[in-house]
Order: sequence, then C-alpha cells, then structure tokens
Amino acid sequence: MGDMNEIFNLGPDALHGIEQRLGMSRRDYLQFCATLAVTMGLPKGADAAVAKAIETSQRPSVIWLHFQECTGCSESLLRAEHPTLEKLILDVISLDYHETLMAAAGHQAEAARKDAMKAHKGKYVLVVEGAIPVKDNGIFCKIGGQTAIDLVKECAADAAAVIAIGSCASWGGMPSTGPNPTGASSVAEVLGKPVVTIPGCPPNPYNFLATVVHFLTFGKLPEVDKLGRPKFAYSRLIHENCERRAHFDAGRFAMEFGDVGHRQGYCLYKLGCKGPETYANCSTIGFGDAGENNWPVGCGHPCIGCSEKGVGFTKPIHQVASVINITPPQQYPRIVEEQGKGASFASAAALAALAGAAAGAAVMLTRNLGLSHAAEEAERAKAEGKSKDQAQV
Ligand code: FSX
Ligand code: SF4
Ligand code: F3S
Repeated sequence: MGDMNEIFNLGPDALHGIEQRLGMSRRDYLQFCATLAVTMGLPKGADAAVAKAIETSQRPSVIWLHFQECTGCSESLLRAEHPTLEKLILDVISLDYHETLMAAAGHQAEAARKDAMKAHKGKYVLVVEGAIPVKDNGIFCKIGGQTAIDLVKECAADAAAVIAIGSCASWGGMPSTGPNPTGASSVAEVLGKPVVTIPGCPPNPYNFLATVVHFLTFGKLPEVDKLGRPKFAYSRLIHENCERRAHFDAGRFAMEFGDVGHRQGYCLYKLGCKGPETYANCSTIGFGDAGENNWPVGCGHPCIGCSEKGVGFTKPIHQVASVINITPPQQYPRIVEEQGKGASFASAAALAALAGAAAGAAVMLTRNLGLSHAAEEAERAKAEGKSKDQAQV
C-alpha cells in the first residue's frame, strides 16, 4: 500500500463519499486501488495516487459508440459482481453517450452525444466497441442516418483519447472473419492513426478500467505496444503464466475433452489451445469475479486466441498453435519406458527453453521427464534401501 497519509488527507468527507458513492468499505476501496495499480504494473506507492485520482479528479466524459459486435464488451463490464466493478467504472467516468445503456433514444440520444462533444471538446474520451464496415461506402451500419465511418471520424476529431475496446474494434475481430463480406475494419484503419486497443472477445474489464484510471491518475494513456495494446496487460503470452504450463513442459496433454488427462487438468495444447501464440493477461488476472480458475483454460477449454489478430476467428479452434518461442518436441519418452531415452541435445535445449531453465539443467529435466512412476518408485526405494517389488506395493 502506498502513502496512506495521502489517502487519509482526503479528509473524512471524501472518504465517507467513497463509501456512499461506491457502496464499498474504505478498506475494500483501497484494496481495489492497490489491485488496479498492480494490474497496471505501477511501482510501489502508486495505489495512493490511484485512490486520490479516482476520488478527486473530474470524471472524464465518455462517448461510447457501438458498431458491428455483440455488445459483449459492455456486458462484461457490467456483469462483474464483486467489488462492484461496474459501479466503479460508471463512477470514474461520465458515460454521456452509450446506445445500449442510455435511457434516451432517437433524436434525444443524438442530441446528448452532440451536447457532450460540444461541452467537452478536446477533453472527452471516445470508446469504440465493434468493427466498422467499410465496403460499399459503409452502408452496412448506419446510426441516426450516418454511417459508422462518418460517425467514428466525427467523434474522434475532438476526442482527447480514442480507445478501441474488444477485438472487433481493435483489429476487426469476429465480423472480419473471412470472407468478411462487409469489409469489417478496425478503428485505427478507419481513422488512419493508431489508437489504444484493448482486444479480447470480450476483453477483461479490469484492463479497460486500469486504462481509464491511468488516464485519470497521470493525465495520459498507458504505454502501448506496436498494436496499441497497453503493455501492462498484453506483453506476455498466456502460455507464459498458465496454471497448466507444468503439464505442457512435462508432456502431459489432454487428448480429448473428458478424457483422463482433461479431467486431471493437463495441458490443452493438443486440443488447440492458442495460449502459446496469444498475448494477454487472462491467465494472471482471470475474468469477472466468479472465483478461482475463471478464465477459458481454467474452466477446461482451450484458449481460442480471441484477443490475437490472425489467431482468434481465423485459425480453426482445434488446430494446434504455433509455439512462438520454440516448437515442443513431437515425441516424449513412451509411457512403457522406465527411463526416457534418446532425447537429443536439441530436444533437451527445447525443453530447457520451454521450462525457462538453463540449458545445462535441461538434460536433467529430460531425464526426469522420462521417468515412469514405477521407475520413480524404484529410485526412491533404492534410496531407502528397499527392493523394487516392495516399492511398488
Ligand atoms: Fe462482442 Fe464487443 Fe466480441 Fe466484439 O466484445 S464480445 S463480438 S470483441 O466488440 O461485443
Ligand atoms: Fe496453458 Fe494452453 Fe499453454 Fe497448455 S498450451 S500451458 S493450456 S496456455
Ligand atoms: Fe480469449 Fe484466450 Fe483469454 S480465448 S479470453 S485470449 S484465454
């Protein structure tokens, strides 16, 4: 936790205000700010600044546009249970235009958008959900008589920041799946300039909230990679932090849904898991607030690479992934062999790289990998001075 004095200096009114506004205790609130700061990869102490910014900054006006999509991005933001993420999101931003959430409709809704754009010229945040159809001059998606192309250009012109939420807005996503009859395109392609992207179908709401809170706290958007993705969320492969990774390294794979390996939580690589070629933090922060293992692989389904262009909605779901760093050996020691044999130095080095181990340790690793349970028992018995038969009892 950061400088508590700074937080307590907010004064009793402000802290009482937090409890009133967010319906959460001050302790939960501070814990939440600490979690957000960690999600953003901020240094120690930044949680105090985050808490202060949420409490004291003027809420940025947000114009939220919907184009070709399923509204899953908005749903994922609003379906979080604990600690009332949706409340926080709706509290830290002033959502002035959102077609599916606002009470106004038709001309009133359009007037609300124009009013907000005028009142907050140069200061509002434009969030775009959904891809933009560009074929046939964009006639496949019109709102209030305007094509999505015109609308996004008009709204982006005076925005302080543009955030593309979800894979559809980030790179085309599901609507851009071949043969892409509407010419579904990303926000960056249509605007002809880079924007912050938060891919995922749907994306993790914490990544959106952390991005907005970063903007509030530091007055600028977080550092992004060449695809516009915040580095705090998209700089590691899912595979790097997957809870099933040890099984991958050890060659234990589920081969069919419901088989013994699947039930025992083995690696889903051979069922088509795209974790080895998908950059996202699903494996580290999980989804929603539904408890443990609350992400696709945690629930037993291979990652389909929903956040990654060229993977999600492009590669067949059960096609095995390209392992970006290294291709795993095709063969592991057969189960009937008590001791792994014939592992080349290359495969040992491959395993070392996969396990993040030093190359020298790889030979040991390969050897251990090849040990059957019976051989392990025999080794142990030998160490304890028992015979092999005794050991297997
Ligand atoms: Fe749906 Fe959003 Fe997928 Fe797309 O999320 S969850 S189709 S990324 O734009 O609503
Ligand atoms: Fe996890 Fe998938 Fe990698 Fe296996 S292949 S370790 S299930 S991310
Ligand atoms: Fe999507 Fe894979 Fe994460 S399917 S939600 S990127 S685990």
